[in-house]
Amino acid sequence: MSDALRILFLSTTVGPLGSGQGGGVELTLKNLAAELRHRGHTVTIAAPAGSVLDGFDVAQISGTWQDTAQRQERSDPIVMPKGAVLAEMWEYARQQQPQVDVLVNMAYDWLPFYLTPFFEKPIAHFVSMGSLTDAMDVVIGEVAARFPGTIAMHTKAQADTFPFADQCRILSNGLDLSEYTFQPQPDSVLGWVGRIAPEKALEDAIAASQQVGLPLRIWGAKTDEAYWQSMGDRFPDAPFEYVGFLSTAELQRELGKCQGLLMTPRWVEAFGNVAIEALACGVPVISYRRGGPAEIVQDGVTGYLVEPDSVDGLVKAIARLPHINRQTCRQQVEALYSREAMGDRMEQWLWNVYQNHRCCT
Ligand code: HBI
Repeated sequence: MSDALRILFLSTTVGPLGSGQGGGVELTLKNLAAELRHRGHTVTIAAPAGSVLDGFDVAQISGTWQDTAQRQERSDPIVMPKGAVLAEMWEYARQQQPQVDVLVNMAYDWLPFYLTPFFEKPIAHFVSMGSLTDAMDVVIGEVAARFPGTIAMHTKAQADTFPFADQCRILSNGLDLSEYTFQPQPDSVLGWVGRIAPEKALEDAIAASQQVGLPLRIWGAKTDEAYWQSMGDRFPDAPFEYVGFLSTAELQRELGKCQGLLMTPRWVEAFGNVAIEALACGVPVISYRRGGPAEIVQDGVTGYLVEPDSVDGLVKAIARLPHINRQTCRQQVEALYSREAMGDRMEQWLWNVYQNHRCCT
């Protein structure tokens, strides 16, 4: 048996790679694909048409994007839009099987899980969000039971939102730290990074920055224009500024100037890539004690964990930012969240999925 795997990544279906629509999955997929190829594995990627990923010629799959799962209600039925890119993507995957050892599903959608038993090659499912709908819980749970070890998540907090938490492999996440520059001296600004959408509760960060009198700089994709407009209506005098959706190189340069990053998730953030991006630049993170960031931030050491939904808690933590050593923030990421550390976890998982499939199904 060769000591390298032929790996096919199937990307998120809510938009092309590089558009920001895919949120954290875009950054995760980019880092995993680069690191696994660096280790000698053959890596191919399929993603919605219009996708761009430096260093990879992505198989462009045409079709209608999926509606984002966060907008669905728990009891919503599965929706397959006419001409779904999801269906096209998995027909492509089916055809690629002779040239592949293991498929990696990065999409939070019903079809890849349902199709798993129909594929001869193993599918490793990297689940990117917590529990959102009953239909997804059921189909992921069925794969977790029938194909043990093939469901991975970022954090325990994310896995704990599912009934089959103990069957999930926890991989955390990782970054290419050479892309992030440590900045010892911040400006008098706060930062907020993420898809600008209700589940990210930007309003709390704006309210806190207004109370402390520090400007709030905002980066990320505006995936909900009405929600963004409501920020201006609710906080006409607050010192906040939308800077835009930047590349990693530009974002880390700007983010590194912040006194602190505010994370205000209303939902269970599966991981919170922006937390480790900020720490990598030496920026302490203040986050609600909820979801992935609560497993990343070392309270009082690399930032502060705050009572969920408490703007007052954010304000108190901001006042204590000068007590955090910015070098310690960088050191934590180097120890736990480097591309190599994540590559080890990911490579081990894929070998396990591959070997278990060959012997036991
Ligand atoms: N919604 N239906 C669907 N499918 C996805 O793959 C998906 C999503 N919403 C958000 C999303 N992926 C990613 O942006 C997050 O998982 C990071």
